[in-house]
Amino acid sequence: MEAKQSFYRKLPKVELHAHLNGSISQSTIYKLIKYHKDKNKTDFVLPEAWQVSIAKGEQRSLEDCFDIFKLIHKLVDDTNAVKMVTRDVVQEFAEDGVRYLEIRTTPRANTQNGMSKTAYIDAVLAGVGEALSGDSDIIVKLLLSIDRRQSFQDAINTVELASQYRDKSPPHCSVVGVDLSGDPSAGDIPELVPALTQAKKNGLKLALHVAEIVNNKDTESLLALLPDRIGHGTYLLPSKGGCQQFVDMVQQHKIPIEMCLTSNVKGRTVAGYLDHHFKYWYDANHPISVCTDDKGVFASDLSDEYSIVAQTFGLSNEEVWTLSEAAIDQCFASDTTKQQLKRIWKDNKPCSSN
Ligand code: 6MZ
Repeated sequence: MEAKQSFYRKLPKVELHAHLNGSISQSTIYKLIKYHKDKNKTDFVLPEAWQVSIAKGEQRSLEDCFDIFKLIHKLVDDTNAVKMVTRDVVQEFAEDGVRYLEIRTTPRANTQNGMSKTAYIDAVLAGVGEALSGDSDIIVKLLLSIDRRQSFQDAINTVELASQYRDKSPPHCSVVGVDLSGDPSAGDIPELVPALTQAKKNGLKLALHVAEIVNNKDTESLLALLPDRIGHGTYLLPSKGGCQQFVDMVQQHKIPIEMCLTSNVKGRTVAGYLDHHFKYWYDANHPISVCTDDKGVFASDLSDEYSIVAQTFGLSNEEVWTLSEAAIDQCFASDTTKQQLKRIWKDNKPCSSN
């Protein structure tokens, strides 16, 4: 059993769907609580660490999950905190065997301490830099998130920031695209579509949360943008309340889907692991990647997720290896970086991975 678990840790992995503030480990949450206690001037009640993570076996509604993010955002409210959590999150992914990480985050301003959205992004990039200056062997890229609740003006501002930062990214971490996320039951998608269209025109990659809950109108509008990747895609299938037209479109354009199993189970958007849509798309040989979504909130790292996929759907080590390697082609990275990653996978392949 231990050898089995070490297989998933040693497995080189690609993480394509990780929200920064959802990925904060319990140990970093303790550091944040101490940081606020030391500052001695919080205007909110500090949460307990257990309040911002859903333990093994527990489940909540998706609505409750979004309340957890509000608590975390209060803890990560200045540039020191943003830099610290970014450094820790990147180091933890590296320690878990992740060799390529795309982290996504919603730029946030805080008028109380003067943090602007650009200061927020700079702090994220500085945090990545700190993590990489240690011995973390990982390539990191950044996506800027648009929250579904935001206005067109906020969304277009994020697109402009992403374009500016893409052009002046530091060598250690480039901004490669835009994510659309946030509470799937909220927001006005038709208002945001022109901003997403502009992002595409600017040459940014689009990773959009699509069909995390049933909402075929939004799904139709978002698929029409032909995103570069889909987050979740839980309710695309007709059997789940989506429709065949969605499935045909996603298959025809081979749009990769980021699968976040524990997030969907703990947030109760799927009934259980066995009911997860992973199986449909895996059997259809569609491009998919295994992802954590929010490794802190859902208390599950990427090795755990691969292990769960293998156990639930009976994948051999060889098949798990192939699944992890296939995610390289779905990265928002240059062909040179993809070749470099493929060499890492080749060099680390066990003689017999079963
Ligand atoms: C949709 C999610 C999400 O941006 O502050 N986020 N959006 N569905 C999910 N499934 C559970 N999990 C996280 O990270 C936290 C933000 O990521 C989005 C939400 O907008 C949340 O506020 P950042 O780094």
